[in-house]
Amino acid sequence: MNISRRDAFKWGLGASGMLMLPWTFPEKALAQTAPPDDNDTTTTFTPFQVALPISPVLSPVQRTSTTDYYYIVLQKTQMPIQGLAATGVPTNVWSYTGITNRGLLPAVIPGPTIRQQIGRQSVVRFVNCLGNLAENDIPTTDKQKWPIGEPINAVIHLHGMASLPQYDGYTVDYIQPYYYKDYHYPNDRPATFWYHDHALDRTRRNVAMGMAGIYVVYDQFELDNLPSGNYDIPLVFQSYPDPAGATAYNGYTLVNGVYQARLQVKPRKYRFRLLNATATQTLYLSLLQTDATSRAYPGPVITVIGTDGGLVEKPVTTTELRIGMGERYEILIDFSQYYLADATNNFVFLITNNQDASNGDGGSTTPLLLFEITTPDNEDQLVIPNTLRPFKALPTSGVRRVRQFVFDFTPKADVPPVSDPNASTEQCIPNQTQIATINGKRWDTQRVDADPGLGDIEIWSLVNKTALIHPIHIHLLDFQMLSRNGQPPLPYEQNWKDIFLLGPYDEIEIIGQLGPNRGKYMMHCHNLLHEDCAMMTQFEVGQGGPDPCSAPAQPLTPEDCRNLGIEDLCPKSVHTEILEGS
Ligand SMILES: [Cu+2]
Repeated sequence: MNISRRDAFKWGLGASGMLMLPWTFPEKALAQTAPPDDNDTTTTFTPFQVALPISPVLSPVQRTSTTDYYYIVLQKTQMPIQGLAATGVPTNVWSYTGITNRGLLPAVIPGPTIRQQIGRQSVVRFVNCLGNLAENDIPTTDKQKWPIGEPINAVIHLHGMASLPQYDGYTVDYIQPYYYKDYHYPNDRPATFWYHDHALDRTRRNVAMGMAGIYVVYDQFELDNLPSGNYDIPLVFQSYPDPAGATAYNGYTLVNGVYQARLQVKPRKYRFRLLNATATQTLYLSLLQTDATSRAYPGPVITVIGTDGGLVEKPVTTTELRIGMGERYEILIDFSQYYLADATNNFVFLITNNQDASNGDGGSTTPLLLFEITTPDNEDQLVIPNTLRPFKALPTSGVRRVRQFVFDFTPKADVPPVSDPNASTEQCIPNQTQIATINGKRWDTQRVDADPGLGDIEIWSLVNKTALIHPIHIHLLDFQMLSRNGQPPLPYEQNWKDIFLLGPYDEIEIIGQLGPNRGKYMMHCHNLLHEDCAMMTQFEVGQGGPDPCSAPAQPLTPEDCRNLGIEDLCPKSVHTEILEGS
């Protein structure tokens, strides 16, 4: 392949700049275009062979003039995880499975995507059919952590949504097995949200077993001005057990449930909604262009058009995008810029540099996804506006209070006891002699650590006293970052966000206006190992807000099971009642 001098500079290289890929390039695999056989149980693994799955958009079971109603059932199932070393071998997973008026949908991981128009409310009924923890549910390394036979309690948090306290997924507001709960969501601003488990001390396990899904709220501006439909694609990064069940959850970084998948794209603009749903892994994403001769051309920039809080004002370009656990970034890739008319094949890799000291990978590079640019079809007439969504900085002159939250590992003996009897059975980091703390304290349902007034503007100082990364998630509202270690935030962080990535020993200042709801909300580290190890606190906005546990889950009746078409997932006792009642 020839590369012109002008193109070389466009990609940020000298004219002679050409790199060998830092991994073995599977030319044979790239030459294959046939889809994999669904029944293939081969144990050989060929990267970038499996087509990237895109979880289906869930249809509501009912629509009124104001509200859309959805059903999702939590179930144990087995899935042949594609792309792993033992491709096709069934793996035990816990899925969010959609139910429509046509019945139970096939299980998918990540869960089905919910797409809501701004201003329309939604009610999502989550039905817990997970039952009790079984011997073979979880990887060997985790078996000693939770009692086999315990009920698998679920909690649903719609991450980023300003839900009322009783619908926010408070960590002990359980949906017990064979109970259901209706969660009400206002959908009052357009952004990429995600729904995931939030059960006390079991969030890492429950999310890593598969319980995560994308939830999009959109407005007309986005439909009119940004790639939509088939060109608006969620990319969910997850890590879950390998088929052998012998390793921890972080063995593989999957994209939409597949390890090293391939996505065929047109040479046109695409919008990708990136979500880091891994339990403990920070991703450092960049793009690499290659051809079929194993040469690589670094340089395709990532254009960031959105953060946790939705679209940015002006698109920001970066060669590397750091995305912590729980964070969302929306990016735009114009593949027409990277389409090489004279090349046999056109490939762009999405890669991550494993430079996170906390996972000990130190400097290696892993390709996560392959974009294969296919022939042009001249259909992309979209011109991206210069201004996407106006951003207004909150005035520091209006600040009512400055608070500091220190994130640290504290010797167990120094941590005050808590009144929550069941808290923190998870093994702690770095070992069991320490607890992950906020201001020296561990999570306690009975304690409130901040009490801002409704509507108050506050500055929160987030301080990391450890050498590990802590992505700090604040429920209910978005904040804006004022500074990172006394310096301006990274360009792509300068927007509304609900997660702030605290690097080792970082100090971040953020500003937010507490609201729009009254009540108790959580703040915690989104490294789920740390969260489960008590690095969580709660603040209470205003006074007199609803109790987070004031809308408890309801038991499933035999009629519910029948109406939902999930009799096979309901327990025997419910079956008996059905038989006796009919
Ligand atoms: Cu942490």
